[in-house]
Amino acid sequence: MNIKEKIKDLVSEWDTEGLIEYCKTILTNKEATASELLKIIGEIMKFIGDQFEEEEIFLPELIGSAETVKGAIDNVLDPAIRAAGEKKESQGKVVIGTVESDVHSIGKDLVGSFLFSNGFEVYNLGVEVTADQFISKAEEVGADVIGLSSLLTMSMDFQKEVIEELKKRGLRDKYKVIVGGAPTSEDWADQIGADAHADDAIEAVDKIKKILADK
Ligand code: B1M
Repeated sequence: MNIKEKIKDLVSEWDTEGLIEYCKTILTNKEATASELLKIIGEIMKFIGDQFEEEEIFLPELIGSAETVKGAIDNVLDPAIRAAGEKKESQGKVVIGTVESDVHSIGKDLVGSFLFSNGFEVYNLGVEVTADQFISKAEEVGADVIGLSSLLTMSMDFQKEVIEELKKRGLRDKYKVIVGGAPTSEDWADQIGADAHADDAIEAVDKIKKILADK
């Protein structure tokens, strides 16, 4: 059984302890890096999401899988990436979170972990983050970029609200803003006046590097 199949089984069985131990073993034996495991886990969550949409699994199974993945990310993969990135020179400061009314965390956490492994200082504010919380944190830490994640059509407007609030406070030009999450698009980013949009975690890193280089 290959790594992806084994992880898929553990996630489907909601075996958090099993997944944590398996990830530790893979890292210890250097069979894959933490970034590679995160990428695999992202693909598996997409697969599980498709099963949910096709009504092959239901909400409790979805929550169980998401919690299992979160356990491995929080306990093993994120710390491993942080340890590996400790000595890197900072590429910039990014305040990231999922916008108000939205509790989806997995994709945003992947983006945060990939940014961290690429040398960014990441301030992950979690989920249901208000415009004021994003801006206050950005001001406090002297951020370069504010990253707004939204997985719900109904929460997308809160991405716009953050940009409007930056304008109201006369701070719009101080920060680059990147938006992401399944219902968002380049068009949406243009419409609300964001500086960039990314489809996935790898693109988010590339786009942030680009907007900071153009600054
Ligand atoms: Co929810 N959910 N959910 N859910 N959920 C979706 C998003 C949905 C598409 C499923 C569906 O019905 N088809 C749908 C939204 C429909 C819509 O509005 N368009 C939906 C719904 C409706 C809901 C609830 C309302 C369900 C209910 O209660 N009836 C509820 C909402 C609660 C709330 O937020 N207020 C809800 C709840 C949940 C769970 C709690 C069970 C769980 C989240 C657990 C958690 O995150 N801790 C959950 C999950 C897991 C999903 C799906 C199945 C998977 C999301 C995920 O983790 N994907 C999702 C369906 C799907 O996506 N197919 C669904 C894997 C992850 C790696 O990908 O998050 O897309 P993703 O992130 C990617 C990119 O989008 C991008 O990069 C990431 C990595 O490559 N990206 C960024 C994300 N953020 C970015 C930020 C960036 C750049 C790129 O820059 C800042």
